Amino acid sequence: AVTDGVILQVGRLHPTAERELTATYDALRLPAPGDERERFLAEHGPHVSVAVTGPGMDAELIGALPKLAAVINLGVGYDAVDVDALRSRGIVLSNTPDVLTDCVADLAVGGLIDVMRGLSAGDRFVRRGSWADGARFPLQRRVSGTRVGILGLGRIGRAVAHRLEAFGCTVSYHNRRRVDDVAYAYAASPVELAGSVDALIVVTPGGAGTRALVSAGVLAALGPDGYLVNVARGSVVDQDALVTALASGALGGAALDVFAAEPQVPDELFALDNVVLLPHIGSATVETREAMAQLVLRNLERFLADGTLVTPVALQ
Ligand code: 8YV
Repeated sequence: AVTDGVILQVGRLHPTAERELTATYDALRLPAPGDERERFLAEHGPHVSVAVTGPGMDAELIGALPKLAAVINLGVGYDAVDVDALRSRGIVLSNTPDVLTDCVADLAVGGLIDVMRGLSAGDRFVRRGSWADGARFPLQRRVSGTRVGILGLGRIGRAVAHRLEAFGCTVSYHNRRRVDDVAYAYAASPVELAGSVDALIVVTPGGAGTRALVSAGVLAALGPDGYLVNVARGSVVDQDALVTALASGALGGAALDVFAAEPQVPDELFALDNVVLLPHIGSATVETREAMAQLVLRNLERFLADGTLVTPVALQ
């Protein structure tokens, strides 16, 4: 084996991954923060060579593992892992791309249809007896044929765009770099994109590079008839500005699967019928989560065998 040493499980993982980590690799589980964790790290920290995580690892924890050589992340997004701390020590990182692309894209389109056509709001209307009482449900907005902007045209963004083409939508996008092999119109900035579409779908990575990319100005450009869908990370949107825009009617509506400080959702949003609130379930299907767990295990197996990863993250 390239590395010997302890395999550490950091936070809860998919049951398949947890079972296999214990059964095949005798992995140890990091205790929750507190005295027990301190004692655990003092005893086992020096021997840990690989960490497998879903919730992430901060610089302090990485610093407590002097022999750490690899971090295997369950999830395509790795913004909760302190990559600066990894980079400076040459620790390698893997994530779980591709296997979740379809499910996240499905949820993005589902969120768009929900917020524009009032699926969740209509369900609430029926359940509380308003329909039976003779009340009228407000007219909604058409989805087919609308103009949709994709913020972040990576794997998931392309899968969203592909689905929207079937709805006859006009897709445009903004991305760090213009993408050569697509025919969608490119907008030079998020504000320019938001100003030219009926709905904006956020599918960028999280982290420092995209913090509050969807600013108050972007929300204003989207406007009172505009809709926002976020299946990326809460940090990509200025959440205070979003709450203000939704509460004041300056933004038409939003479908949100991610939030700034999960699982906390701003109270102000609970009363708004034009907001769809989801508990971070983009990848959360039986099929996709199993595939993510298998990819985590394949990364671990490969790293222990030859020091390489199946789906490495380029940490430049
Ligand atoms: C979570 C996700 O990571 O892949 C991502 O980036 O946001 C999700 O799949 C999932 O909760 C696993 O921890």
